[in-house]
Amino acid sequence: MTSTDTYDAIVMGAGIAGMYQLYTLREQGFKVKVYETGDGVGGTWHWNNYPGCRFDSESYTYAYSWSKEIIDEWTWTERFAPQPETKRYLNFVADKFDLRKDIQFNSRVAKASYDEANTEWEVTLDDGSTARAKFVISATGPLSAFTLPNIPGRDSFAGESCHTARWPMGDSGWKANDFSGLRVGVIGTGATGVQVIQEISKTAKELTVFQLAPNWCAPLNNGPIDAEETAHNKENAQAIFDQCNATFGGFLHAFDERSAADVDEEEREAFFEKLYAEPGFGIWLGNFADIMTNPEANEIITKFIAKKIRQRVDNPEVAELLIPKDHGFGTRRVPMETKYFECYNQDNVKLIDLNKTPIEEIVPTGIKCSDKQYDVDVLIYATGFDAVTGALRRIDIAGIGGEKMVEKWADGPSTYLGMQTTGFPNLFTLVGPHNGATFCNIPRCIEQNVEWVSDLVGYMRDKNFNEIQPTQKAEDDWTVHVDELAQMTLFPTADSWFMGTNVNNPDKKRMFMLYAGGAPNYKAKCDDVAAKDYDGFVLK
Ligand code: NA7
Repeated sequence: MTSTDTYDAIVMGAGIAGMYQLYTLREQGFKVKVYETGDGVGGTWHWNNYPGCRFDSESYTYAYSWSKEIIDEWTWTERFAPQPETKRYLNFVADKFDLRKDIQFNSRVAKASYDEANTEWEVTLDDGSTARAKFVISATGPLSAFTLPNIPGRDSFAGESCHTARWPMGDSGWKANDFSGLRVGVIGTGATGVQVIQEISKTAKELTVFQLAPNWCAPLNNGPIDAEETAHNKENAQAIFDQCNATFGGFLHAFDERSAADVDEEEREAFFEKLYAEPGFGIWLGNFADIMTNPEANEIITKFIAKKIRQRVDNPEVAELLIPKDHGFGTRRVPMETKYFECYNQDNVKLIDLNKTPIEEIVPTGIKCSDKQYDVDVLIYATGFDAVTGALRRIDIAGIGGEKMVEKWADGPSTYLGMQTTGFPNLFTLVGPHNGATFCNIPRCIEQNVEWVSDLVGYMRDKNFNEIQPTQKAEDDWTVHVDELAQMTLFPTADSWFMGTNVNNPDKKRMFMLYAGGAPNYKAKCDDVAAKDYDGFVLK
């Protein structure tokens, strides 16, 4: 790249969103460049190659819907595909549409500054090189900026260690998921920790799990997809996508509109049992709708899941440690598991409750808790992310008058539609904070985000507009609306990355980071705004 490179649009990130954004804008005749930190496409599915990583969306609902060729030519082997398969899928798409020719890999955007006089952005990469574009579109992912715990002595560990989001791309030994003869420690028990723990427990000599807070996990009930089902899924692909697009979360699962109190105990139990035995998120997103809004309804499902955990874990004391006591089922992200609870019945797996015996320090041979030291050969950090805003916070973004985005959002993000924030014209945040795509079967909503932005960029070209940003009022109203929606749910009753409250992100304000109005409402609002010539935006 030379300092004179100029594009119509620069896209930051070559994951599912960035790849499709590149494709759509290029199809419209725009000159687009994508900068990607990694050395391959796929974003989340490129980086998170830890053992056990897989979908908890049904594979054929997670796929791109915009190309019949892709649908016809790609075959998913499992209902919930493992990460290597998804990575292959995204590489297949990149090959098929020759996306790589416009992607510059190993290139992290360090800085983006708005040039008011020329109504364009200047982007600076890590190596100091620069490029310019009228539009900048962040496709940096809501869960890409990983965080390590601030534990004294962390760097003194003499064995091998990694965060799950930076698993070494190795092909032998523990890097390729053979932990035979090794003592492994895992810190963190979110959706990632659960996946990695249940996998490592199969081969490790000893696995010690360091748990701060348990989560309400539920069975994934994965299985292979046979030829008959594959044929059905391909033939009915559009109907399947339409079904997803009509649901709150963009999944096949739709809330049951009855209240949990509407049915008697026997029928309710049978319903819960059925959902618990079915594949995927049905137990959460196909349950009675009021489990997410009414504390009494939530308590009923919470008790059911607790009973299940007690049934599955042999040692009652361990079972109690695995049952959350501070939040109800579904108020944090539900990790989907396969024999996760049964791991703790194995002799090689030990659970340490960090609330009773906190970690004091990491030492060269392992982890020193307040009561004793646990020596390990490999230490895995499944400690989560600076979610939703983290990737943006790590880029030095300066808008009109040099205002820094990180300062503007110091008390939490404020946006219009989760797509733009005033003072930062022509910058769009795909799957950004308060955007409908953040609480969604993500590709379903990514497609909506990308198509909306592409339509808008095309509209601006057609009408000779140079600059767009929201009105302050539109931004304020949206931010209030997002909060009001969240307050109608039980999400604010729990601490988690949904609320921006994580032990490793102490500087973030407690605030709902997603959009709780459901994907169809979000899309309807975006469509309405577009139909009214981008109501709430100022176009120049
Ligand atoms: P999560 O869901 O944020 O889970 C990480 C967990 O690790 C979380 O409970 C953290 O507590 C915990 N954590 C962080 N630091 C420590 C230390 N020092 N000791 C013990 N536990 C710690 O991230 P995941 O990667 O599991 O999942 C992220 C999303 O990716 C997931 O929801 C899916 O959508 C895919 P905290 O909550 O920060 O207090």
